[in-house]
Amino acid sequence: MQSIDLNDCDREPIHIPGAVQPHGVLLVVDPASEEIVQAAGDMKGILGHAPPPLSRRVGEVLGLPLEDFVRAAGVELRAEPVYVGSVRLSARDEVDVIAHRRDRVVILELERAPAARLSAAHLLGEMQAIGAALEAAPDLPRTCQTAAHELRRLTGFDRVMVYRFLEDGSGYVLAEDRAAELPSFLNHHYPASDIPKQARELYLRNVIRVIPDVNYMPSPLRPPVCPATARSLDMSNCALRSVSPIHIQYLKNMGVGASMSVSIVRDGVLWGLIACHHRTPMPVPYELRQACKRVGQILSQQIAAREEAEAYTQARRLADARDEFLVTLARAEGPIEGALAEHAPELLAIVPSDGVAVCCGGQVTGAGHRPSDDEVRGLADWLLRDGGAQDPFATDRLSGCHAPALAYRTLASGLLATMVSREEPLVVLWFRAERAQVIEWAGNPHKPAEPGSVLGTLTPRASFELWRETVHGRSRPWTAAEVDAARRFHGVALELGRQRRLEQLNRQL
Ligand code: BLA
Repeated sequence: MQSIDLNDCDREPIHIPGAVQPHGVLLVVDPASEEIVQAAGDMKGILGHAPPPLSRRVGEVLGLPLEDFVRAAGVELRAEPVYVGSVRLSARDEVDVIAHRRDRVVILELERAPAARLSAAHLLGEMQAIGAALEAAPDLPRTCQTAAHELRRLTGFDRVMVYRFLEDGSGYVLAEDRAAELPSFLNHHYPASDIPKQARELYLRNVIRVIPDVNYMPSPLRPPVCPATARSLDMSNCALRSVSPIHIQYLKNMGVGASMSVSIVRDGVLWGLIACHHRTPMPVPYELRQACKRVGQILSQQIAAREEAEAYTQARRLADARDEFLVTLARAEGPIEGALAEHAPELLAIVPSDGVAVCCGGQVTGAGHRPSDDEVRGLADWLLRDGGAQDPFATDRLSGCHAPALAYRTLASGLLATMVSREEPLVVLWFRAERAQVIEWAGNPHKPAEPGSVLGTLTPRASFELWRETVHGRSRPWTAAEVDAARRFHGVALELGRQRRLEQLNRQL
């Protein structure tokens, strides 16, 4: 049997495919001589003659020298593509010219302009209306739902989804707007290998890609190696970049005829994608792509604002609960350990949890649902010995790192703990119960790919049939604000403990 190495997916150099999608023409120009040194794409359809215009001056194709063309447009050529203008190459077709610099050459992409142009007034009006609709949505899921709906209305794709990445690189469909006759993909999960690492990295830098027709024949760059740089052409920022054949097969297996995706970026991290499908070919002209990019930006900003607001509100709530508890603690008589044990139920408010335990030199007290005293002691010993390098210690899958916890995983699959003192061991442990989760995968996630017909190649899974998996041993995860609440609690409890000991010493003197 052939073995499958999914790491191969991460290794495919998708930025140097050596070919383009043939709905346009790509010309590589040496800026010093303005000579065309490489070309690919639909020469006949766009330029009107089949032989690539190699070794010719680009001015002969555009009708005026590139430098003049760029100057007239008032733009500058950089690594980020810009719209330079449109030219009429034959009596019929207007062609959009998009240009950028890469590795000391200029890359021009020529695409047929749409028959009916959208006016700037129209597009700006749309952007304003979409911005307002996203802002008016009451919460994050409904913001995403609105974005899917609006982007579908703007572009006409059959299905528009907001796809969110999870920590392990897998992801799920958080919102969807689709043609009524299509089945829903809402809440379906997809394994990390469906969008491999290098693709996710590229999508962070280049935020939109379109495959107008998955049945295209890639058109190779001629010559294959760029004579000006002696290297393969880096097409990271090219709209016409030919797509990974594995991904093309994936889309065909899904019954998709055209695809577009727009990155959702938050704090320099790829948060998700707006993923669009169409059953038949679907061209997306430059100006519409720019509008979609803008929708992606607005959605990214909305997501950041809403997540930040939520974290802030939560942090405030936790701080209030902590202040209240510390007043109680300060009023209590005697050593801090005793006060903590006595007021254990109130500790549940400091960090929202199902149970709490205070373990002080082998003595256990607590409140809510928690493991037995012996089990808590075992856990505290383990934390003080091994687990406690990280303080606060937080996990939403305790049995994965502490095997004895398998026995009490229904009570405590989540643990947030802080080692208030190590000399006289004092550990506070908050627990969260198991939340068994049924995950609906689109196809078997343990077999995201199958061996291809050629040895050593992969082909994506053919079936996206729903595959239910029940995940055990996990709790609701601890948020950053909750972990921070435990950290702050540790700081103040430590200080209060010191003060108490000093007071006691003073009294004894
Ligand atoms: C790229 N995979 C992608 C892209 C998406 C997905 C959105 C970006 C390109 C595009 O816009 O079409 C995956 N599409 C999805 C998912 C949904 C969707 C999850 O609509 C959910 C609804 N793919 C595989 C395997 C490999 C693989 C096994 O299934 C590797 C062996 C690779 N996917 C792969 C590669 C790319 C990709 C290499 C990059 C394509 C490119 O940009 O060249």
